[in-house]
This record gives sequence, structure tokens and C-alpha cells, in this order.
Amino acid sequence: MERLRHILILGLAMATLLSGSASSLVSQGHSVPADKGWSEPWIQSLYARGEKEVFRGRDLDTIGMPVCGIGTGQLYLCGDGSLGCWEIFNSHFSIGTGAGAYDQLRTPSRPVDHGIGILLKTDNRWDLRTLGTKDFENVAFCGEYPIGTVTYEQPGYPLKVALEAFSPFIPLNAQDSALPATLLHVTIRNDSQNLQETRLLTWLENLVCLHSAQQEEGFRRSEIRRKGHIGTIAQSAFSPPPDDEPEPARPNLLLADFEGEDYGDWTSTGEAFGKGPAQGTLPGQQPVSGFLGKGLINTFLQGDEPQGTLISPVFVIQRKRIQFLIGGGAHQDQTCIQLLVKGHVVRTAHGENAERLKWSSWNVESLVGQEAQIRIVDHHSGGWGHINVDHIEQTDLPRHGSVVSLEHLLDHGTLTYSLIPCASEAETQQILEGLNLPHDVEDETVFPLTERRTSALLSQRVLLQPGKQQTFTCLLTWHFPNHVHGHEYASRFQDAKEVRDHVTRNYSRLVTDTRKWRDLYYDSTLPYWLLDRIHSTMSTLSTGTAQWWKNGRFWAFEGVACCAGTCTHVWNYAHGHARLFPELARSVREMQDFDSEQGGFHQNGLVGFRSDRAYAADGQNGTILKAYREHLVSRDTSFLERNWPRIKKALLFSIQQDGNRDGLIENSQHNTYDINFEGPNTMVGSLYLAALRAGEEMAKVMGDKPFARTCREIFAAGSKNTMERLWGGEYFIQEVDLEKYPKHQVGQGCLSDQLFGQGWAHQLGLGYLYPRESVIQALDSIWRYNWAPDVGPHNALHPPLRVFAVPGEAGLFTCTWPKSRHLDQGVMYKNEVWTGIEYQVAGHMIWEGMTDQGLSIVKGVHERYHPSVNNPYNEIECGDHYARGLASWGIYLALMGFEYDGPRGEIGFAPKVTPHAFRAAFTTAQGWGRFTQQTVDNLQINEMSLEHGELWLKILRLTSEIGTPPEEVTLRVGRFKKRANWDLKQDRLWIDFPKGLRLKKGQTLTVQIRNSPWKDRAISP
Ligand SMILES: [Ca+2]
Ligand SMILES: [Ca+2]
Ligand SMILES: [Ca+2]
Repeated sequence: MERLRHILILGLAMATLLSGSASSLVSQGHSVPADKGWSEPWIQSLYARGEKEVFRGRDLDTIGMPVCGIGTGQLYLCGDGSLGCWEIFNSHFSIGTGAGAYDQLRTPSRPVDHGIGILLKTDNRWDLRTLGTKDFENVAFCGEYPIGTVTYEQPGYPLKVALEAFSPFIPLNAQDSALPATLLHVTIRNDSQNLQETRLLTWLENLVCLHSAQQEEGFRRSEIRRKGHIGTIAQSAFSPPPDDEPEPARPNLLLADFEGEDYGDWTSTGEAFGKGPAQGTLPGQQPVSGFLGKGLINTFLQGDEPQGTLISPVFVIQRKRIQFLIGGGAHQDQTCIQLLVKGHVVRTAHGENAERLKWSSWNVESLVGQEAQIRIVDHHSGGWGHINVDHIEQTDLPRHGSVVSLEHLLDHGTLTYSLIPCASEAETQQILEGLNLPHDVEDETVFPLTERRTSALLSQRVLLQPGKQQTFTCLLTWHFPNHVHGHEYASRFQDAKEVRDHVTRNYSRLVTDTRKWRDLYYDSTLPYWLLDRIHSTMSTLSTGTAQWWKNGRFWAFEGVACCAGTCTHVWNYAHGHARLFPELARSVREMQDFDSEQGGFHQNGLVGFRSDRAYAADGQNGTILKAYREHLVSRDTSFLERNWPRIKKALLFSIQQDGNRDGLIENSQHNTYDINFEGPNTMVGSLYLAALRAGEEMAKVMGDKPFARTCREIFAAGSKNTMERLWGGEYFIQEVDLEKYPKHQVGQGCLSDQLFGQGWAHQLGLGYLYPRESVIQALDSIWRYNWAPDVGPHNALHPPLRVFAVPGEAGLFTCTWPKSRHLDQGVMYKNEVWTGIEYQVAGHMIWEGMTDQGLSIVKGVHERYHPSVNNPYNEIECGDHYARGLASWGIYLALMGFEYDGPRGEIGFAPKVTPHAFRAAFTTAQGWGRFTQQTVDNLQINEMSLEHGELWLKILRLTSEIGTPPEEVTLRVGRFKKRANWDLKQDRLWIDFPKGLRLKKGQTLTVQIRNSPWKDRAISP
């Protein structure tokens, strides 16, 4: 498929010629063109169903699609079909602030010896090909989250192979979508004219204690068990038996303390190490501490840019351990210290993105007597591209490590890997020997932790007739329970074998339901690219960003291992998890926001934004909206009843910030840009007004009429006062004294998030907060002033703090000042582009019918996350897999015009694109299914088919695309007509089931609407 970036740039070039005069109205220092250079092909590409994107060649390098369960760690299906990242051991790698992460082509790490090979019998010999780009010329990746498929072909090779990988993902079934398990299905097809004899071989090294193996003492055990046609490798590790008579510790042998003027007999290459050891912190560096004496290795020489190595003279290993102080970057193999024996790296360690040096050590008992060298490496120039090292010595008694038994380590646990159908041990042994492969195939292998050993499973032999195929199943399960808060999965399973048993017992259901959701979601009239983009961010739940604790609480960082505490203001943007797995979102409300023991709720109604005591104005108001959303996506009112007193208190806290109840919050407002707004503005203000409306609705449900009235009155005042004081003519501005508050303000600027609360209000059916025409005009200004088809020119004038879009790419700036001087000290992150804000704004535009603009913004994101640039499944902000991106689901709701109130049994649809032929999946509190709308001449047919669970229905709202009023509306479920009343309210067709309708899995409700003169009437069966 042609990359649309080119179409856009061509269109833009033409438009620039035509639109010279428009830009003269805006201030100097604003370089976003009002005319976006739309071309016909560009607009068409936004709506065309298109083809499913399939990636090949270099595009495969960046792809890493999460394929583990929600909150179970992070494991990627890479573009070539290998498994990468392997962060299932309760520790994750943080990229820090995100600076330098976006614009570097990153490839997922593959730290583990794992693979799948195809055996083909030719000339009475077995020929082995490994699934990957080395043995297959034509490799193609197709990701339909949650399922990834990789195909392999090789000219002249008679077999075609397809690998399908996923972890069960079933909306409304959080537990089965949070299994520490990955399923791999390998289908081998005989594409030749001859009979082919084939087998599958797969191998996996023992991963238990993957990270601590170099420091700790103990043993690993790999067992192979065969039960029926299932073969399983079971991996574990255990501490050595206690030493009866420990040998006395010998004195330490110092290898280097870096106290000299130069490096003495150590040899350096490159620039990073300079002429000699550093004396502490270097210019421009955060304080370095923890080293001994005055000198240390510190490669932040002229910053992170320089690279180099420093290598020690040869020495003989004479103690059980080598210990050292280490700090600096966490780049595996790039900012590290290594132990070399005969030129090979046998041990390695890197920093943890912290300047402070900490003790670490390697267990080298098995290497005593060997000649070795230490090598310190700086092969990284981006963020944290340096290493700090000091005081390297040999020792018998380390200052660190072996203080706890293995069984308590973060990466201790169990893991199983199964193959179905599996061959016997004897057969496996014989064939592996013939292939000269060293893998363990015995029923039990025990070896020291410091060794790496790999076990293999061989499939039964398969004879494939021409055109026939066979599927093999590989199943990976794990159980690493030592997370500080425990894992939800560990409350259900004792070890990896129990996870495996659960998966195998429920195999058909787990696979069928996952595929059913995938098929339903993708069987839509919406464009493939858009479906891909919207659903890709759901994978964030299955990364190091998200955790599901043993006590049932869903908890999250903002990005992987970055910014803790399910931050209220970042998660303000996230919708996908709450619509697909509402129980997870409800747990955040009940166990965090409204919990004063373990969460952030305080008696004055303050909801600490990271479960703490800190106030964030946007997060506080968003908490009310989330509470209302969680109520709407419930089956009944019990959630609201349980939490109402605290929801009300939290809203009263906001009303207290307002003070005079004029509907404007004027005081200091900390917010998601990590700054404080001083004075009224509509970013916080629209969230506040939406929260008041939500409060009014919840109060009505709870029968609290006085409070409902209070909310309504403050809301009405706020709406009016906003228009009087904050309407700038084209968009909403901030009232602020810039003399008094020169830093971090919006002032006359155009903030992309200025209508954040209005987008929320549409999602919750709360209506308009401000006059509709002003809302649309403000959105149009955001489009005109903040969305650049090429961020280059504006960023050339105003460089971003961190880069999330590069010149040539489209993006929506956080804030611009088209009508006044650019506030260089204004809103932090103003010149940056965040996908979560882009989705928030795009979703809102689509609600308002601005679909060309909304879809263009989303398409801009999609192009930035094309695999030729970045991993499509990893939207970066402050950290990988940043949670704000879960805002994408708001776009999906807007495209359907989806309205839902579970406890009331109300559901509504108003498709915003192709309303004459529309089809999409929808989810509710208890069921999910397909909605379709089709018109032919004067007939409109709507269908709701339930594919999972059930749906309680009292009111159904539709739009009539064949003109109103309709003459006749008929309803049926299957063959049976249903009785209902219908009415036309505000151009919407309301269908009321007086007794309610319970739609069950497999049932379809069909609505036929015929056009003619309108009369209010009951439908006769
Ligand atoms: Ca020193
Ligand atoms: Ca460097
Ligand atoms: Ca006020």
C-alpha cells in the first residue's frame, strides 16, 4: 500500500502555493498552516476500507506485539515471529522521560534462546529450517490485535508455514484475558505436488532466575514430561543445600579503584572514557554518588554522545565472585560492564538509569583458575547513554547478593512450555543427535544457575499429502509470584503447571472466544488502518505499564516502569480498558480513588492523583467522570450505591476549589502537563462542568435531589461565565495575570485539550457544556492552529522538549499561540505531540461530525507508528506503551455514536461515517456483539447480534437515515416479533420496550424502519 505521507506532502506543496494569505492573519512565531493541503486521495484514504496491512522486509525489525495476558508482564511477538522482550519476571526497563526513544529505530531485545524449527525429510535426511528471516526469504507479519500471524515461504521449499500467536483476550472476561500464557499455533502446509514428511522442533532455555543467575548461587531444573500427546518442559530453580562447613573467606583482590591520574595498564578506545578516571559528577550531569574514594569511571564526558570501551589487562579468577559498583544507563550490552574469558562475554551487568552507584557482583565459582578480562562498554549516545563503574574486586564474601534464598527473588518462579503432538524421548534423542543439536531432551536436567541450557521438544512425524496441512500447538505458561503486590494470577494458580492445566482444560473456549472477538472487531465497515490503530493501544494492558495485583486491584504506571500510581490525570484519557474490561476500571475507583486505606481518598474529598496527598485539578474532576462511566458500564446501580458518598465528597472538593460557585475554578490547578494553571481555563473548566453534570445525573439516580439541583445551578453558571470570560472569539483562552505568573500558562494560546471535558460529556451522554457553535468553532481552531501536516516548520521555531514526531510527520501540538506572542515559558510540553491528546481531540471532533479532521489526526498517528519508523504497538510518551494512548477507544465510541446506560438498559447508536452501510462491534456491561445499519431506498434495517454474554434492553436509540418521521417500525428477535413503543425525540428514534428485552448470546434484534408520514404510535406485533 502506498504510504499516505507522500500523498499528503504532495497535496501540501500545492496548497502552500494557494494559501499564502491565510497565514498572514496569525502571529509571527506560529508556523502551522491553516490549509492542510488536503488532496482527494488523502480524504479517500481516511474512509476507504482498504486492505489489512501486512509488513515485510525491514518493517519487521521494529514490530513487537504484546502477546501475554493483562498485567502478567511483557512479551512480544516480533515481526519475524520470534518472541522478544521477555519481561515476565517482575522487573521492567524504563526509557526515562521518553526523550531519544521515538526517533531511534528500536528493535525488540531477544535475550532468550527460543525458537521453532521445521524439519523436512529429504533424501532420507532431516533438514532443519528455523522460523525467521535467516531461513525463509519471504516473511510477512500481520497483526490483528490480539492475534498476530507470521507467514514463512522460501522459493523451492515445498512447505509453507504460518505462525499464529496470542494470549487469550476476551472482552468482559478479565480473568481469562489475564493469563500468564502465550499460545503459538504453527500450521505447515504442503505446497508441492509430492507427499512430504515433516516434524516441528521447538526449544527454550531455562529462564527461571534469568536476571539473578549471574549473581546468585543455586541450580536450575528442566524436566520433560510426556502425557498422552502433550510434551512439556517444566522449568524451575532452587537454592543449594546449606554448606555444613563453609570455607573461611580469603582477603579480597582489588582489580581497580580508579584513583589514579590515568587508566594505567587498562586500554581505552573511542572518546567516552577520556584520558583518565572522572572525579565525581561531570558538567551537565545529575549528581553522581555511591563511588569510593575520589575517582571512578563515568562516561558522561561531554554528555551521552561519545562512545568507547575500556578493557583491563588479563588476570586470573581466584575468588568465588567479582564485585563492583555500577550506575548509569540501563542499555543492555550498550552501557555495561562485561567479564570476558577467551574473548567471549561470560558475564554482564548494566546500570538502572540512575547516577548513584550500587554494589553488584557475578558468581564466577565455575570459572576459578581461568584467565579473564573486564571490559566496560559505552555504545550508546541517546538518553542515559553512559556508564558509571568503580571499585572492581575479587571476593569470597560479596557485599551484595545471596542475602536471601533464591525462592524470594523477583525472577524466581516456574515456567512450562508444551508441544502438541509430541514425539517420544527416544525418537527425539535420535533425531537431535542426527542433526547434531546440543539441546537437552532427557526427562530431568539439573545444572548450576550460571550455566545456560536449552531443552527441546520434537513433534510426532506428519505425512502431508499435496495441499494438506497440519497445525502444531506450542503453549507457554509462567508463574513468577514474587511481585511486591503479588499477581492476580497467583491468587488462582499455584505454579505454571496449574496455569497450563487451566489453559488446556479450557483450550477450545479460550481460542474460540479470542478469535471471535478479533473476527467481530475486524469484520467492520470501518477502515482497516483505523481499526488497527484503535485496537493496538489495548495491548498496553499487557505490558510493563499495567499490573493486576493479588488483592484484585488494577494498578498502572503511566508508561513502562515510569511514573507510578495509576495517575488520575494521565488515566483521564484512557477509555479502552473501562469499556472492554469494566471490572478493572471499577477496581481502580474502589481500591484507589475512593479508598482511604490503600488509595488516595481523603476525608476532605481530595483524591490524591497517585494514591497520595497531591491535588491535580484535571485528575480530581476526571475521577468523577470515571466514576459515572463505571456506573454506566455496570449491570445495576450497586457500584454507584457503594461509592456515592465518596464520589459526592470528591465533587464537593472541586466545588470548594471553585469557591464562589460561579462554575469557574480560579485557583492554582496542577495538571497533566506537570505544571499549575493559575486562573480559569477550559481544560480544567470543561472537566469541572462535565463532572457537575455527571454529579447531577448520579445524584438523581441516588434520589439526592438537592445535590442534583446544586450541581445543575453551578454548571449553568459556569457555562455562562465561561462564555463571558474565556471565549476568545475563535477558541477558549485562559484568564491569567502573566506578570504575576510568567511561567507555564496558556493565556491567549490555543490549547488542544481546551475542550477535554466536552469530549468526555459526549461519551457519557451529558450533552453540551457550552453552546454547540462555540464548541465547533473552538475545535475548528484547534484543527487550524495546532495540527500540522508537517511538524518541521513549527518545531524549527519552537523545538520540543522531547521528540514524539519528527520533521515530515504530522502531529497535533499541545499548545500554540496563533493570536499572540509565542509564550516560550508557557505550557510545558507545548511544542510536543502526544498521541493521547490527539485521540482525545480526534474522538471529540468525530462526535461533532468533523470526521475529515478527526480521522486525519488519527492517520497522522498511524503513520508515525508505521513499523518503518516505530513499533506500531508502542506509543511512546514518558515511557514505553504509554497509558494515555488508551484514549483511542474514545474514537471508536464516537464513530458509532455509542450511548450506553447499563443500569437503565439504554443503548444508542448514531454512526458518524458511512451511516447507510455501517457495521461494528460493540461492548456493554454484560455482553458484546455486532451492530449493523443498512439502508435501501426507503427502508433502513438495524441489527444487534449478541455474540457473547447478554444484553438488557429497555430503550434503544437509533438515527433514521431515510428521513423522518418514519411510517413504520417493526422489531423482531429471530422469527418472533417484539412489542415496543417508538417515538421521535430530537431527531432520534426512541424504541421503548415496556417490559424490557433480554438479548442472549446468539440472538439478533432486527429493527426495520420504513419511511412515510410520521405518527406517534405503538407497534403492533
Ligand atoms: Ca574509586
Ligand atoms: Ca555514551
Ligand atoms: Ca469560582
